[in-house]
Order: sequence, then structure tokens, then C-alpha cells
Amino acid sequence: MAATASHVSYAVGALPLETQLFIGGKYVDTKSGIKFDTIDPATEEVIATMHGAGKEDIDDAVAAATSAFEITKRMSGSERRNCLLKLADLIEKHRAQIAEIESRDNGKPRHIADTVDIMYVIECFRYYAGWADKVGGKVLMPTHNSHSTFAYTTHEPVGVCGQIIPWNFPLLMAAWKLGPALAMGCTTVLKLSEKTPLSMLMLGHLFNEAGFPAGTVNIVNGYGNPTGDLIARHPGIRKVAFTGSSFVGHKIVTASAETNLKKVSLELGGKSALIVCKDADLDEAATAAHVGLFLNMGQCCVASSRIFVDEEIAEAFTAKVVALAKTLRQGASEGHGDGAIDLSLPTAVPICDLGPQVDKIQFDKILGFIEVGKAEGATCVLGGSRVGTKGYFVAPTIFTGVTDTMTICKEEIFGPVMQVLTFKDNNEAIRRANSSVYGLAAGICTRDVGNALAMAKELEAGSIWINCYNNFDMACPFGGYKESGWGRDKGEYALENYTEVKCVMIPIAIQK
Ligand code: TXE
Repeated sequence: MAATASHVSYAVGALPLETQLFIGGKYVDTKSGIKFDTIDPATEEVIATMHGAGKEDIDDAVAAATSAFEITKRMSGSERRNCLLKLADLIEKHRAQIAEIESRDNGKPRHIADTVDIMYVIECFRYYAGWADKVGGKVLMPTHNSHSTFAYTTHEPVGVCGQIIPWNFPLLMAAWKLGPALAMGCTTVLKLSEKTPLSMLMLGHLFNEAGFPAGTVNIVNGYGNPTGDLIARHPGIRKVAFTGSSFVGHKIVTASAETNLKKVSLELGGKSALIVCKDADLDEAATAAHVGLFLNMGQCCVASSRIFVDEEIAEAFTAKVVALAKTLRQGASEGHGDGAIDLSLPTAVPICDLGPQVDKIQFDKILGFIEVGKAEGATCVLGGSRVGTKGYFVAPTIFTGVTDTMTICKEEIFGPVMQVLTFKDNNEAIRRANSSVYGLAAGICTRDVGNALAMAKELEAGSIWINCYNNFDMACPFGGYKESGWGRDKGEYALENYTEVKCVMIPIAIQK
């Protein structure tokens, strides 16, 4: 399929750079006429002009997904398993081009896009291939008439799903939602973020090649309004899965309530706490804080953006996190933009190499929070400004002397800005960690196993990391308490998002 964009500024090898919508197994022009540009955040230049989806396009995508569902719901588990395994192999085959595009569109260094994002995408599809042929149901034991009634459950695919994806891990967040949906036999209309519309769109061909029926995965682009809202309100969609801001999470729930009560799962914002107890291994704790905050330029919903440190060790701990942050390599991927990352330079934690923030909106928002932090009296001990004059680069920033009421301690900054707070005893730390409206993740650093497990029990968060942070595994569920969301991505738990439970009963008797 040929790329239609005249604005494409570079070639990407074997896969064409697609800008159209992918509906019914084909790349097609927008019928609504919506077009928008996607920008390389390292150079601030236009990469491509994208087609956006309006009402007619979304209706077409839902119609294609509805027809495909008639086929996918009758496919055997082993057929779905094989398609998912083939898809993973195809992504692996093209991973160099896919990593290149992910890096250009999102800003993350190419080697990180490859070794973190795409590696986990491949892993995700293989993991869910393993579930495709293993979900059955239960034989039940009716309480009143177990000798004369046979009852069992089956788990059936929900149907056509809407999946609305953010920009921080564009491919990976899509994979976390597609994997369980496809394994269970659902079909989808997947909307990418307007900030990162390219990488997943390129994979459209690969769903065909992997053997999924045309229309199983329809990929559309566009802004939240109208494109995302059309998905959230569409009567032909039975379930919507969303990852993004809590602000939009409320809108998704409202849209469902005002239309067909489609099922909703939400993975929203966070203001996650990492508690460093006085008996912690300080090097291990500093690394956990560093990875917890600086991974992906701080653009992680689970970012450890509130670091609570026992006051007895606060000075030594702060010296260590500052020293680690000073080793961060920052720049564009080699081959484009100014100041490409010099991969030969030493760094303590290479996985945290920093590219630019995703776009000007996020860049301005982060710099704004840094100014508010300074104005409200926090001490900026590192960074605190932009880097260079081109590209959306923010210096790794660390604030100390932060208090619970400061804006930088309450609001999701979503950038490379760390807040260090101190506490006197562990119960106080737990109470303050739980005082957020969010509850996505938390971390605990201590050498005492009993203390770690007791604290883990008290913390109100969906993921707890002990003596580590940002430790992901496909088997482990992911999602939030409180305003961080509804439901879980990843693991066996995510299958529940994409299945209905059907209970079948029949009276039984031996014929004379
Ligand atoms: O998010 P949005 P934005 C947080 C983070 C960030 C802030 C804003 O704090 O700074 O959100 O980022 C689509 N109906 N997170 O503006 O708007 C939108 O097009 C349906 C945390 O990018 O929530 C995109 O595809 N869809 C987060 C997706 O929602 C709508 C990751 C996310 O965009 C819509 C990203 C609507 N009315 C941002 N409006 C995380 N949890 O990881 C927008 N969208």
C-alpha cells in the first residue's frame, strides 16, 4: 500500500509511512476531510500530514468491525493464537523501522523505543496468544437442584470495542489493549493520540498479513473531539477502553452514560509515592527513584513523582539521586536534530536516556509547573529550565523542601521533575502517600521484609514495587485505585475487560 502523504520528510525502509485511516483491512482517505500535522519534537518540524476520522469514517470503521466480529467470534482459540503469534513475528521482523518512527513521532530515543517499547509489544502479543486457547468457563454446582440441573458458564467476546490510546507509549499502550481483545475474539476501532499518530498506523498491513479477518482492527486518527468522542458515544460499540488524563476519563464515563452504557475501562493519571525508609539500601533506593521518575522523560502515568524520604537519611539520599540524574544522557536520536545522544558517554542507568517531551503543549505545561514550584517555595537543586533553543527538551529537575500542599506535589507534571519530601515515621509516610486522589502505583524501599509487606498492605495503589520501580511484566495486572481508573490492563485480569460471562442451565433426568 503506497503512502499518500506529500509531506513525508524521510523514508523508513521496508514499511511505508501511512497517513490514511486503516478501515476494513485497507488504507483509505478520510471522508470527513479532517487533516492535521504531526511534529518531530526534537526538531519541531512537520513529519507528515495525517488523515483524521469524522462521523462517516467512524461509522465505516464500526461497520467493518461489526462484520469482522461475525467471523472472529467463530474462530477457534488456536486460530486466534496463531494470528497473534504471527503478528508478533512480523513486528519483530520490522522492528528497526517501527522503532525509527516511534522515536521520531514521540521523541523517545530510538534505542529505547526498540529495546523497551517494541520489545514489550512483541512480548505482549505472544503473552496473549497464550491465553487465546485457554479461556473456557466453569461447571457450576446449583445449590437447590444439583442432581436435576446442569449449569455452566462460558466466557464470550464482548464484541466491537473502542480503544483510545495515549502518546507516552503509543505502540505499547495499544498492544496492552489489543492483545486481550484479539485473544478473546473481539474486534476494535483503535484511536491513536493526535500527538503520536504514526507508529501503530504503520502496522495495519501486519494485521492482514498475520491472518486476522479484514476489519478486525481498524486504526483511526484525530483529536479527542470529534474523533475520540464519536467512539465513546457510538451505539455500535459495546466497550470502550481508555488510557489518558483523568479529565478525559470523566468525559468517557459521561459519554457512555448518555448513550448505550457501553462497558468502560480506564487507566488514568497518577501522583505516585515512593517511600524510602531509614533502613533502605540507599543506592538501590536512589536507582528506584531515578528509574521511577526519569524513565520516558517522566511521561509515565506511574512516575514516582512524590519521593518520601525518612528525614534521617534525606541528605544522603538526595545527594545520590542528584548524582544519578547528572549522569543522564539527553538529546535526539542520532541522525536527526541537534545534540544527538552520545551513546559512548557513560551513564548510570541507560534505560533513562532523555529525548524531548512529546510536544509544545506538554513542554510548556512542565516548564509552568517548574516555575510554580519555585514560586511556592520548593528548592530547585538540579535543572529547572529548558535545554537548548530547538526541540522540547527539559533539563532533569529535582526539587527538595517540597510540602504536601504545593502544586508540584498534588498535580501530575508528566515530565522529568522529581519532588523530594521528608517524613519522621513510616505510618506518617503511608498516610501522606495515600492522601492523593490518585492510586495508580507506589514504591517502598526497606531492607525489612515484614515492614515492606505490611506497608504494601496499607498503600492504596494498584501496583506496589518493593526495592525497585517501573518493573513491568506481562503477567502482572496494571491499573488504579480511586481516580486512577477502573479495571486492569495486562495479565489474566485484562481478559475480563473483553469477555461477557454467559450462564447456561438445563434440567437433567435419566430417561426410563
Ligand atoms: O491527554 P488526553 P493529553 C495525562 C498527563 C498529561 C495530560 C494531558 O498528565 O499531561 O494527561 O495529556 C483522547 N473523548 N496523561 O492531553 O487528552 C486523545 O485524543 C474521547 C496521562 O494528551 O487524555 C488521546 O487519544 N477521547 C496518561 C487520549 O484521549 C478523547 C497518558 C489521551 O489524551 C477526548 C497521557 C474525548 N473527549 C496523558 N479528549 C496516562 N494515564 O498514561 C481527548 N481524547
